[in-house]
Amino acid sequence: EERPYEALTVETLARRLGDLPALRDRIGDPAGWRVREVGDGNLNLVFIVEGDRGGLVVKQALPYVRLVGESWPLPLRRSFFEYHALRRQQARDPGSVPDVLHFDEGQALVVMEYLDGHIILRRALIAGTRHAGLGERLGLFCARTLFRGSDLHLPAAERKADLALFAGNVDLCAITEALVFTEPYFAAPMNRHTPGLDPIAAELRADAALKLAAQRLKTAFAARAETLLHGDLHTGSVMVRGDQVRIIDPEFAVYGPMGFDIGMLIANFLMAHCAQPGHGRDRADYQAWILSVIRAIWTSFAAEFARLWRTERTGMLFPRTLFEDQGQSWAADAACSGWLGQVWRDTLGFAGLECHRRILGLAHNADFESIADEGLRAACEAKALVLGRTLLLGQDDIAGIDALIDLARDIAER
Ligand code: SR1
Ligand code: MG
Repeated sequence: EERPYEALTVETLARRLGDLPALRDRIGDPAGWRVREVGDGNLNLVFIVEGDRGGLVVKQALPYVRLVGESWPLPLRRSFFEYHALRRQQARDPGSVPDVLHFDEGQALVVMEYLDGHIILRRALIAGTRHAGLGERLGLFCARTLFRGSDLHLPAAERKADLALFAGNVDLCAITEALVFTEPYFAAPMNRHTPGLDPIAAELRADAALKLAAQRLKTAFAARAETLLHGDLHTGSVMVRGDQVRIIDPEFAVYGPMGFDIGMLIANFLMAHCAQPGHGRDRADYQAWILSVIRAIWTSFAAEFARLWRTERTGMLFPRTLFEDQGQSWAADAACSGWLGQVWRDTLGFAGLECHRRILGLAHNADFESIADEGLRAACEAKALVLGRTLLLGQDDIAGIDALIDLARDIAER
């Protein structure tokens, strides 16, 4: 008989999970387990469990939004989508995500490999540490997961089954639809912002062109089911240790436009860039490094995507029978450039939205929140807000990655 859902605690975890061979065999006798709750995200419980032979991570969904409390119920089934997304990401880009050791749908928990010595990338960007190959690795992850989850690669029946499966992730999609695309642009009850930003917040909320751009992107998010997205690919969803990189937390996974993941990721680096003056003096070199990571994300994504387009285009879209097999690979290459052009425009727009919602909406970033001086924080955030508006309104004008880097540098130096 299935046990009813019950949230784990530090005290109960070893008793409740200690019989599972997948855990016991890996880390040793549960009598010696040391358990810590380390979740600092907005939604879930996260435990690190260490035994004689090593560690593991237990992530369990709560029936409400942790950030807000029990007044905002949230169904447990998000862990089902996280588990299935992790499996697909592991298959599509091996080594990019933690290994899953056990999944319990009823208890809404996923047991994963412990990433010993890794830290959340956002914290690394606040501390000012550099990680070789970071942008390249993130670009590869985006290209491989986004290409291999799409109709460019998957058999049509498999892609349609996955589209239907992840269409069930309605609760987390609803969070994104409200928090990213709509609430930042009016005085929604849970919004907050740093004192000092009132004038610019009012200006953005009065800007009809901006709100129209946001709603056009929301339409793309809701209607353009290009591929399986991570769905929440910010710098809090990446762990680093030296040059090792792992992507975590795909509970927002859903089919949508490729630029959503890349845009959110790049936006979080742009915000980290804007926040640097709040973390200490002499961060100019570090800011330049952040911009180099953004450049690497896009160039590595685009190069790998083009490689996969040439070598793994086995899905129903742009079939080789029409192009390469008839000596017209130039046409397939042109289609790839066109596809990447659309992803770029989407990336700019989604990046702009992410900059706005992390400053004006409910869910903020530690990059800014950790700046104690409110005046300094507001100054850093204002730059990201201006940048966000420029990206949203300049989707068709910012020609490429060099133009984006120049823009980010110019706005930060004002
Ligand atoms: C209520 S959840 C707020 C945010 O946390 C998650 O990480 C997502 O980014 C979501 O929008
Ligand atoms: Mg998360």
